[in-house]
Amino acid sequence: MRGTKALGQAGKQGGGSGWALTSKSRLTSSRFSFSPASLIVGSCFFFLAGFFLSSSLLSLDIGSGVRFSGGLDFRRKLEAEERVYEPLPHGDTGDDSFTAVPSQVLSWKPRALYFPNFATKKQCESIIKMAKSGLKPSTLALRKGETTESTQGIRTSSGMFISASEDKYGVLAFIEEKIARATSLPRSHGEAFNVLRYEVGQRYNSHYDAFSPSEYGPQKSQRVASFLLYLSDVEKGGETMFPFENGLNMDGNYDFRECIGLKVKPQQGDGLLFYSLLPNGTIDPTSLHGSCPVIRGQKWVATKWIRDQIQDD
Ligand SMILES: O=C(O)CCC(=O)C(=O)O
Repeated sequence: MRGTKALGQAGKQGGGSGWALTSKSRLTSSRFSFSPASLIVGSCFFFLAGFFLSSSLLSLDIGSGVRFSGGLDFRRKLEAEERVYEPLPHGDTGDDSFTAVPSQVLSWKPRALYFPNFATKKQCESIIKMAKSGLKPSTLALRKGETTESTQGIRTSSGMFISASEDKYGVLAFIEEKIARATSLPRSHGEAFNVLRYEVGQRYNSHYDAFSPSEYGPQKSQRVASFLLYLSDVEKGGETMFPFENGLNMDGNYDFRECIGLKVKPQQGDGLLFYSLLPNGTIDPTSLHGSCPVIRGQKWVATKWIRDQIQDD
């Protein structure tokens, strides 16, 4: 029989004592005697043990892309898993260590990502403290033909602009660096932080952060993406909303005050990133967004608009 022969060969190659199970005669002619029943039970045991061992080894291999064909490959696989990755030599503007900023894709239309625990409670509180004394009623970029009076009620929060260079504690610089890594957009392309406070009833009707030249005139640079850092929890309301998410509500009947679509609940320290431009550089119509009115509590958020050109401030 083929199987017996192969085992016999293996036994020979393995040396003098060899494997005990090389041939039936060796087993039966030794000091030990085996009844046919015990031989059957024994064979079953070894068969099952072999089956479970090989299937568990193979199952470890599934999905790893490493082919298992014996002990050596299996050891290689373990070594691959335990490999410690070393950072590569980097360019002048690169980092000497790895960065991991956990994120969740909330939507592809618009491209929106959520970053839990992006900043600490202490960092958030320090930003609020910096902004508190300088708050003024928030303003709007006006379209052709619009006036401050005609746009009243669209954006009712208070806010102030603050740049990292004005923060002697370095919190804003740290957050900016982190945003640059999370977005892969250089820090130099960010506007100053716009820290906003919404009180009960205050809101920001749905709008685009990018400036359409047909509505706002020619633009020297364009907003590519917005990163919102929630500086406080809100008891009720105050969600950031995307009413046109995935093409919904785009039939022309949407009322820009309506709080519908994908809603993101502000939670202290969390970040929200969304892109105003599509990969081809045109404005993403689904990036329309706004802030639902705060119903209970207060909302604090720091917005960082990131542009396609270097910013001077
Ligand atoms: O407060 C929010 O959730 C949205 C803010 C916003 O739309 C903006 O700053 O452009």
